[in-house]
Amino acid sequence: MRFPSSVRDERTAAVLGSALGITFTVCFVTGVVSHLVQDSAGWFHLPARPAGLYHWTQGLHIATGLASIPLLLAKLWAVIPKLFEWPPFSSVAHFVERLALVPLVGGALLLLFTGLANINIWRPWGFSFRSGHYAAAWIAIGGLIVHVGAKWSTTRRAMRRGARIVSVGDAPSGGLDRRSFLFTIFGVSGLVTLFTAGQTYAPLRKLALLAPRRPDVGPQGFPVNRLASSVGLEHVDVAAYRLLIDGPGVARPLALHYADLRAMPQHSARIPITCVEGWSTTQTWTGVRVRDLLALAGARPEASATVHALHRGRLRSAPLSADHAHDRDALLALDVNGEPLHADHGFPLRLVGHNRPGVHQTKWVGRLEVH
Ligand SMILES: Nc1nc2c(c(=O)[nH]1)N[C@H]1C(S)=C(S)[C@@H](COP(=O)(O)O)O[C@H]1N2
Ligand SMILES: [Mo]
Repeated sequence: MRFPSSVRDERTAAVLGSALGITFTVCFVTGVVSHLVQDSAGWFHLPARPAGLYHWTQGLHIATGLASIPLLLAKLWAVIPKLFEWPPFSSVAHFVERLALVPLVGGALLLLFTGLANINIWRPWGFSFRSGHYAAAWIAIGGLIVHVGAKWSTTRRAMRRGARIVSVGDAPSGGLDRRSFLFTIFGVSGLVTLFTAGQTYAPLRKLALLAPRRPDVGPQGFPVNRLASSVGLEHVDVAAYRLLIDGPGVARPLALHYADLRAMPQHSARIPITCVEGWSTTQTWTGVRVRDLLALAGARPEASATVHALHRGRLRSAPLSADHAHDRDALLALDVNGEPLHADHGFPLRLVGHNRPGVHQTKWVGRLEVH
């Protein structure tokens, strides 16, 4: 097979490979964090402070993942003749190195495809996104470790100033030179990131041209994934509504009316809702501090809780650790930006707190089960 191109050389591969090594590592670490914070029973705990931590780790996860797509495609294109090398391997070490390409390339393509599809709420597969994406990450990172080990010295040599450039595949045949090729690829990668970062980083929202969601579009000025109508909660009857605070962790179980909650001391805080699908929106929430409610029910200072929504099915409950429950900004919010919550934002009551993944910012809260 012939693959003539003047950009197919070790230096192109080394530059793209190094960039990918960085974006993949950042994406992997931030992804593991996001996976573990959603595991309520797990050993890992993201504290409520410093505020904004999860907003940043998840923003970086999506940004580095998207930036990797053009880099990976370019890298594959630059080294494709190597995949058809004959004989397929020359030594045991070479065999292992080539074998590691299967999980590396396969895992990486699967990761970028499932990640990109998921942020567009398109899931054309039969497995859980989170477990599939997580498994692919470990497979790819395993392949990456072997690959980095095998290519370390070649990469260092190829990156050295004045190094002799070894071409990959056939001899150069003109066309785009390496510098323009790399410039184009890094440019595309940077622009993809710039045009999507606005869905989580508000100052760039005007540039969020490629983002599936605009952070400032929706009821009360910010987006909604799950509508009240999809869980039959578009008209919650305020007169019949009660917030139950019960469970083994309270001395005095409570059933509070909406008016009782309104009559309690109110507190406001700017808190982001950061969805694992890659968008984020920071609003000003006002409501009752969770810790005030826990104190009213006579809970222990180290009490944790499970937050239950009024609906059944997916995401009907979320864990609330002691540290999150007692944070001064952890709220059962009645208002957002000075208005009662819209039904789609969780009227009558929504839990919000710092460093909680979006899936744990429960809307339509009906019960706090205290442990
Ligand atoms: N009760 C309840 N709360 C919920 C959800 C839900 O399905 N039910 N979705 C969660 C998710 S995945 C996110 S990202 C945030 C914001 O989602 P929204 O856009 O649907 O408001 O709310 C969370 N709170
Ligand atoms: Mo979400």
